Amino acid sequence: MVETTKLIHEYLRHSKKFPHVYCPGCGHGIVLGSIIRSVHHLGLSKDEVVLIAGIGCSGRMAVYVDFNTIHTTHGRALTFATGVKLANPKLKVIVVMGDGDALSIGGNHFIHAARRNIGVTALVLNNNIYGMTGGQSSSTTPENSYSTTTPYGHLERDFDVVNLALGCGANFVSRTTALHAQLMDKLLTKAIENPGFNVVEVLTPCFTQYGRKNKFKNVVEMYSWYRKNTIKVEKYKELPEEKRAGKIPIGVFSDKQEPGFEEKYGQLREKLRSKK
Ligand SMILES: Cc1ncc(C[n+]2csc(CCOP(=O)(O)OP(=O)(O)O)c2C)c(N)n1
Ligand code: SF4
Repeated sequence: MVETTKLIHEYLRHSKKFPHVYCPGCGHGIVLGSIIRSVHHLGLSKDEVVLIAGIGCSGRMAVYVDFNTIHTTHGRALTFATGVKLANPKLKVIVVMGDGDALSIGGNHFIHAARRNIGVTALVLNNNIYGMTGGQSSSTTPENSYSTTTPYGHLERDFDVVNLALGCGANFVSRTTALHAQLMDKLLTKAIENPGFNVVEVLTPCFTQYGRKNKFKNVVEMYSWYRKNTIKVEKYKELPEEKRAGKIPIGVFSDKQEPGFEEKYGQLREKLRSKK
């Protein structure tokens, strides 16, 4: 993979939209680099790629990259992506969403886009919190952790994004962290190419809104936490049940190549046209 710095001038709206809004140490910038490296590695032209994002710190990516972009309503990125993919199935559609965007307000769209197997890459930046709006709890805020809206500890259980996507039948389901950038590049490269609905969950630190409320001293500690608490999914599967607790598996959980909804829709359209 090529050094990201060399690609900035090619892929970012560097003269218009910077400086960026990200806090020091925020993992979102690492994801931005990975998207650019993956597109570059695949040899796609900027015109072939559409990046669609909702609102949130994660949503700012649609402003920074020089692809076809839509910075759309919070929680509705997948609906816009569905329309784009159906209108022009040749486009590579990457949808960037925060956990609030993808799974809280956008949860219904997420499960149905996965069930329908629409051909897009759904990148879920899971920082356990609503970052941009001040650190309210989301549907991935862990039980008993602290947020602006749960100052005495969160009573609800959180979604497991990978299990949710598997349950909805998504083709490709994977997880990495902002620390594991090389794995992220591999997963994204694969997801962009694969047919159907492809999920890449990235666990990414938000020290500003989540870390400091949850006893992390600084953002480096959050990256160390990922190192200590993640394990490759292949190794995780070999562990006895009692040793799995507290360990987060990363890697590929599903790798199917079933045709995307847009492909089946196109075939049906051709069939009906030929009957006329
Ligand atoms: C329909 C709608 N509801 C609520 C908001 C307010 N809002 C903007 S960003 C945001 C939270 C973003 O959190 P997340 O999606 O997790 O992304 P992050 O900022 O953490 O990257 C909310 C609630 C909005 N803009 N539109
Ligand atoms: S508030 Fe959190 S998610 Fe938003 S830029 Fe800062 S660290 Fe990143």
